[in-house]
Amino acid sequence: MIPLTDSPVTRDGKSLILAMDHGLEHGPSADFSSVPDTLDPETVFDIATHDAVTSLAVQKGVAETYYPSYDDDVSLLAKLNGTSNLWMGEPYSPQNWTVDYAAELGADAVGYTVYSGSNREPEMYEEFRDVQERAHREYDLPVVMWSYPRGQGLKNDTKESVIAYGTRIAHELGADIAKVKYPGSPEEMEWAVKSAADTKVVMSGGSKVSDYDFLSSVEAVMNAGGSGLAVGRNVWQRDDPERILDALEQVIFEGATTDEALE
Ligand code: FBP
Repeated sequence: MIPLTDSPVTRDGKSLILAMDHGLEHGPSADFSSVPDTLDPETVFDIATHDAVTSLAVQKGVAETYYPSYDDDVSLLAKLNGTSNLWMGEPYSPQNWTVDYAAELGADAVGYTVYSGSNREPEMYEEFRDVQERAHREYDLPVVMWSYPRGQGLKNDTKESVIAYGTRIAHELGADIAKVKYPGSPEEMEWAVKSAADTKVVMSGGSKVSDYDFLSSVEAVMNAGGSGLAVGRNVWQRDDPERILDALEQVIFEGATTDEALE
């Protein structure tokens, strides 16, 4: 494990990862058409300069082109694998850039999706193994696992036991941070956090909901011992991303309630 108290991708041991890899994962029509300005990655890099954001997760092409202009103000989380929505096979996410190249571009952490339960789980575990060992041994880079149990045999990927299984897998495979979907209740989240032992657990944002509902789920995660959030649409699809980031800063880093943060 990499100690995360003083890491460039955490603040007081907590994280607010802004994710913008949706052009690859979902396609531009799905997530950017309601907010066409975000098709220009600079729009999201500008949002990521907010103090609340501890790192920005992007794919290689975006990092190569835009990160050099933002490296003083933004911490880079290199999302090393990713798949398109056009792929119709069992869940699998190929590696698109190496740890070495991410380090060369100035990455402060690396991220990797693992679909446990897929028929292609063995391949993904092997690929994750190489990434995790190289990131830790050669570069001291924290590793964030997007831990999404998913595949033919899994009917419900947000069930309590499945989410806790996901955080535990992240821990046992050596991730420093596990990013998981919200299992539905604070008690279930608490179990997922306990199952992760000393791997930190952050909640995945999901599709856009109201300010109140979104902040309440983040508050529940923090109360359950979670370490923050990795979010995309619920920030940059809003008319005023800065406002929601101000509120998130209070809930995640200052222990405010949703009502206090929205005052
Ligand atoms: P959101 O907060 O917008 O859900 O983004 C988080 C994220 O993990 C992105 O990094 C990724 O593109 C997307 O969700 C993948 O979601 P899914 O696999 O459920 O389509």
